[in-house]
Amino acid sequence: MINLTIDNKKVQGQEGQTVLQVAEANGIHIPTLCYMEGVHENFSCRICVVEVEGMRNLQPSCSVKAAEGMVVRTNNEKVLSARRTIVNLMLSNGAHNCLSCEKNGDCQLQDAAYELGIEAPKFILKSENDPGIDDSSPMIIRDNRKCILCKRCVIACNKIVDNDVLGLAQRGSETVVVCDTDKPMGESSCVQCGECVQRCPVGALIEKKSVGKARSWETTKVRTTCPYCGVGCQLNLHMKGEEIVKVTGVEGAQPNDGRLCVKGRFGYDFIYSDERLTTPLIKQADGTFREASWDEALDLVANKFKAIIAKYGPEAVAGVSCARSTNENSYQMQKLVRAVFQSPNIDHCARVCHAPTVSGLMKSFGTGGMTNSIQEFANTKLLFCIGTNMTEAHPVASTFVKNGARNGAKLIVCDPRRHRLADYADIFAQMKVGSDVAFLNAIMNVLINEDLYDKEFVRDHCENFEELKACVMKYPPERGEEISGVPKETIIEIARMLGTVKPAMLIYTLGITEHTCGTDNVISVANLQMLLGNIGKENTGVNPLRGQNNVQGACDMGALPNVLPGYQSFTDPAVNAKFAKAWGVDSIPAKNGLMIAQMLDGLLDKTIRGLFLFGENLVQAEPDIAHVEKCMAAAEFLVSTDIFMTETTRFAHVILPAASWCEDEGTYTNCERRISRVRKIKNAPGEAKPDWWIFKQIAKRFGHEWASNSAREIWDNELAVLCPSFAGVKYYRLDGDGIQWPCPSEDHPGTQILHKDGNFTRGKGLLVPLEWTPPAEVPDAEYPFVLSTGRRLYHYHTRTQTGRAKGLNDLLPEEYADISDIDAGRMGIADGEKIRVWSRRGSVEVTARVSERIQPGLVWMAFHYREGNANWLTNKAYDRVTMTPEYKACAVNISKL
Ligand SMILES: Nc1nc2c(c(=O)[nH]1)N[C@H]1C(S)=C(S)[C@@H](COP(=O)(O)OP(=O)(O)OC[C@H]3O[C@@H](n4cnc5c(=O)[nH]c(N)nc54)[C@H](O)[C@@H]3O)O[C@H]1N2
Ligand SMILES: Nc1nc2c(c(=O)[nH]1)N[C@H]1C(S)=C(S)[C@@H](COP(=O)(O)OP(=O)(O)OC[C@H]3O[C@@H](n4cnc5c(=O)[nH]c(N)nc54)[C@H](O)[C@@H]3O)O[C@H]1N2
Ligand code: SF4
Ligand code: SF4
Ligand code: SF4
Ligand SMILES: [Mo]
Repeated sequence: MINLTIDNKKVQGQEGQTVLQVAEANGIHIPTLCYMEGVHENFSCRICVVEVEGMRNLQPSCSVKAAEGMVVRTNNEKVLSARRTIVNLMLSNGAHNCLSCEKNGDCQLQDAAYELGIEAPKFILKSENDPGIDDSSPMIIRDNRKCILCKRCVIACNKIVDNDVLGLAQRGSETVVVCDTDKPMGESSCVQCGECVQRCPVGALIEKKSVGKARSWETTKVRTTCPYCGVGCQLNLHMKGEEIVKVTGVEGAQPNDGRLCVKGRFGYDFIYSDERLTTPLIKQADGTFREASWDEALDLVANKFKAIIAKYGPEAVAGVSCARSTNENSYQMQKLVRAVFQSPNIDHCARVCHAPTVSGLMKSFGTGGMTNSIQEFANTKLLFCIGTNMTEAHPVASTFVKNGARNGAKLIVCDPRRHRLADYADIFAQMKVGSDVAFLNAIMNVLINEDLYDKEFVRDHCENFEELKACVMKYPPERGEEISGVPKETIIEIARMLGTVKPAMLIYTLGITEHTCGTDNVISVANLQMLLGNIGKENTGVNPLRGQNNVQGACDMGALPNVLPGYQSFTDPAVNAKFAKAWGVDSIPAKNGLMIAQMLDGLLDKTIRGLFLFGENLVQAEPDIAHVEKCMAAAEFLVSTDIFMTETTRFAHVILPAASWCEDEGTYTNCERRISRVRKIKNAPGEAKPDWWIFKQIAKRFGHEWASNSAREIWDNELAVLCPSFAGVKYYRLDGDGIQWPCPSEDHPGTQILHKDGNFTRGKGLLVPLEWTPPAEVPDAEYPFVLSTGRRLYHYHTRTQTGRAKGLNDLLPEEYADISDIDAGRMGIADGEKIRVWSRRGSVEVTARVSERIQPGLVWMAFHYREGNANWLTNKAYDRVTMTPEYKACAVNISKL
């Protein structure tokens, strides 16, 4: 502690703090335009100047360190006059007209001018060359005439989100902020994350969509959780009545500390779309839909399901839950299927995604969740990222990985594509699709042979080491190279880095799970981290980034065919009785239910006669669209609740209109097991209703009276009571950063790190020997290319939401096929030309994107649009344990059109 005097007040500060920090901490206001906590480099605005006794010139308080006995004056005439001069200069150097400025009322320059009593700028230094307005970007307007060169945006882009787009350049006689090498923003490498906009203290960077709408005094802020990916970013919705006029990230909040990606910041307008479903719809004999009342539609659904169950038994019906929607809704859905229909057949899209994570990590560790947390990415010493398209699929998580790398952590990236994160890597291993087990075995081979593994951890906390060792001994680096295509020198280099740099975090996503060997792949990465002792400690762990906003939650809620809420077992008589009692029935079906692919096939062979789809667009998202459509068309009775008409609802007999994100209260659970609130800011359109209400009304028609009448009651009175891991989670505790489960009691803070100190949920960690197996379909003479599929930054899945958000379609207007420059050269295909891609299942015409980032022999596509959707081609081959489709590998051919 040091003692100093600021404005005649005796204050204390800490060694190393600046005068600005000490003043702030003691409630003494010093204006600043450039300062940003945590990333501040150097003063540029200079309005934070103060007088320090004994120093001749005024000092920038953001840079001068507080010292024992220092006497500081922050607001005497000398200081104020200097500030006036600076602010005057800033105002008169730019084109400032607060009356018509978007930032009016929320501008720190305006605040400073007001504070200093500046009514009109004194000097008029009209700039020779007007830097003008750049509105080339779909999302952001740059008005350089209002730029005060505080550099906040430059630091935000380079040091917070690490996107490296903005910089300072001399243009003419003046310094300006430029994108890349002075390109218009819309043509630059900018990814439209908007971090620079959020950090700009004035009106030089603003959200295009907010123009004319978002002046601060007309809006109120509501905190909620992003409706897109599993990072679970915290948002402030700036509301004007029922309209969201702007979105900003919640600074200081977990997990995103104010950062957002383009979808979270700009992808909100789908909720206002004219195409929202507003009334129940019933299919008529001619195949068209007619509007119906809730009573009519719900009676029809209940009567149909009753009839099917009466005639064919409860197992002839099935339900698919929704990972886009809240925990409370998924809980109600599985309760409807299990308690009311008495069917075991409940599943959801974790099946096609991270089901191998849940089963693999359950086997290795005893808990299927991400072991550590996103905040640790920036602090660890080594990041091992395998099979993850993080900059596009979990963009905000990737910013913390990039921060880590910039802070000196080693970064190893393993992927068939040299994607953007690979540009930040110390080692990039461009592996072949489907080679992970062999590649990881080869790394472990080196670790064991060179004695680089954590012997103590393995001895004390793991079992089965000898069996693992015997297996990986069959995978020397040479064999690893042969199968994975990664040079053996690189495999050895990776192993040595892993063996010597601690702590290390392993991060993976679908490049690992969506394979016939998906569960093996997951167990394999768990083997590696156990061997390295990287479990149960800070900045370590096996970290699967879960996909959907609430897919972690939908699993936690028991919307899976093999577990009840909280991963409790229906075969345990006490557990079964507990749930049966709570749900007012004699018992819960005590057998595993069908998985999505089995349900679809069941529609064809008539073992499934009634299917209840809650918010899933299976037709576009499941492998082999032609097959899925055949199954759907064969359905005897199909119900779909959605917020829009989709390619899937076409096949439904009854469509029920649901309330969407922002139209009901509830919770989502992000990939790090954090339960956060989502809040209602508007009413659902027309007759649309919350999904929990819909399920409750159907249950009622079966004679079940469910007590809970809101998401909060469902959580507090049912989930917290029935599930030990959520026992301490109550709504009143969720207002801030939420709680990470397990949280066994109301005085428990939640759990950032699982398996603390090597105490695995299952006791000891299980090392499992695994042999490599190739994908189900490999290239041959007829289909010589590997097709792997995934996502693009600007769209989310089947685009029901991002396709209706202004600007996002401009950023990605169609589907592409990425091919290597070498293949393209050989086949005479130019970037942007149309090609045909076909497999044994189907054929599409798409635009080719030629790239040196793709390895020869690989075609990489997404599934956002109906036309050119990769799922016309993908193979319905499944992970041997979880039936997760092998979306990441099948064989195709291509030709120039
Ligand atoms: N913009 C956007 N973001 C999203 C989504 C979206 O639709 N759009 N969806 C969300 C959902 S539900 C999910 S599950 C996540 C998915 O997140 P990711 O899994 O990160 O996304 P994918 O694009 O499927 O990328 C998989 C990565 O694995 C690589 N890969 C392919 N085959 C192999 C292999 O055999 N081995 C290895 N090691 N790597 C391989 C691919 O090249 C790619 O980089 O994204 C979430 N975020
Ligand atoms: N080729 C290929 N295919 C893939 C993948 C891949 O990597 N490659 N990945 C797979 C993965 S990981 C996933 S998760 C799936 C995703 O597949 P889906 O989950 O089927 O895709 P979404 O487009 O997210 O569909 C969600 C549906 O829910 C609706 N919805 C949104 N909010 C609500 C709500 O509050 N209530 C209701 N009732 N409905 C709502 C949306 O309008 C939409 O129709 O795709 C899979 N398909
Ligand atoms: S940037 Fe600030 S000072 Fe300039 S016109 Fe806008 S509100 Fe006024
Ligand atoms: S929007 Fe994001 S990527 Fe683009 S310039 Fe701003 S901070 Fe950089
Ligand atoms: S990273 Fe994911 S959660 Fe965060 S803003 Fe983007 S889509 Fe939303
Ligand atoms: Mo997913």
